[in-house]
Amino acid sequence: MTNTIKHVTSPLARQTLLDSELTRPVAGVRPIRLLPWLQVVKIGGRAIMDRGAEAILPVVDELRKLLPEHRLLILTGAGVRARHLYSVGLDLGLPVGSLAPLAATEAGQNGHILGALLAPDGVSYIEHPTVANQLAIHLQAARGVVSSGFPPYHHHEFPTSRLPIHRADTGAFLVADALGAAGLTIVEDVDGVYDVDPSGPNGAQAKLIRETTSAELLDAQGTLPIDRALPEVMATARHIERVQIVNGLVPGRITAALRGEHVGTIIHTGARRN
Ligand code: GWN
Ligand code: ATP
Repeated sequence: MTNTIKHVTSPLARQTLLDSELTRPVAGVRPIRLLPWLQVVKIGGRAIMDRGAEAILPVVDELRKLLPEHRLLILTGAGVRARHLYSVGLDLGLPVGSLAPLAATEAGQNGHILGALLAPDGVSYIEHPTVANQLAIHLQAARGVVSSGFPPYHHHEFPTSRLPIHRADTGAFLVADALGAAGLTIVEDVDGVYDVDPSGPNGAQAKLIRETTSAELLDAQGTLPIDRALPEVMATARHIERVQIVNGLVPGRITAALRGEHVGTIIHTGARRN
């Protein structure tokens, strides 16, 4: 019998994909940067959006002024409405995979609010599938776009916690690293990462940590102003070498961070320059 099967020559064709020793020569190379000029800015849901006009309008003004200088993917977090959803959902015994998309909708709502306020500058809210497939063309038409920072994991969640562990900080990092963006700035209501929560009971003694690493944060006890899963995904980053956490309640901090100034906490990731 003639074998009519066409052979597809591939270095992975006859190997198990489970053996990293065998796959490394092919799969171990660093991916290309899809959008190396892109700056990703994550706006806190609770930290900024929940405060209303007083906090949002100055941030919008600052983002508007940054548009001629940078091309922006602005991603929003969820705030108080997600926390309410979590408490109702947990009371009802809903699994984490049901809670995550409910909370994610608030991140989207906050993005829609920012998109509306930035509309006169050509900025629109774009949907997750558009971020995935048509971000480049949207950024040819406009200097910036807004979307939800939550990763669209929906019911695929990690069963390690009753609350979603991959929230908007983690989602923003994952997409920034996947796109090979120039940088990620996370906008909070505190100057950066402190040794203890500056708004907590021992807040008066809190000291700002100006520079740290994802490895140090992974080991840190106590609370952080970012998703606990963020240092974890930063450890295996491919492109983004550092993330800066800045205070969005202080005008000028986002601008300075995007200009490369050290104005908050810089967290070094596991990614290394070639
Ligand atoms: O709805 O505000 O995108 O960009 O995780 O999924 O729960 O969805 O389940 O394109 O796909 O609520 O409808 O909602 O925030 O996430 O979006 O308006 O399938 O543009 O339809 O990955 O926006 O929404 O909540 O981001 O974070 O229709 Mo919303 Mo979110 Mo819109 Mo999106 Mo989810 Mo879509 Mo999606 Mo769902
Ligand atoms: P989301 O977008 O998910 O709503 P967010 O970016 O708005 O999140 P929060 O989750 O509110 O941010 O986190 C910011 C808060 O974290 C700060 O207001 C601060 O009180 C608190 N915090 C806790 N631990 C620390 C710490 N070690 N250093 C700095 N802030 C901390």
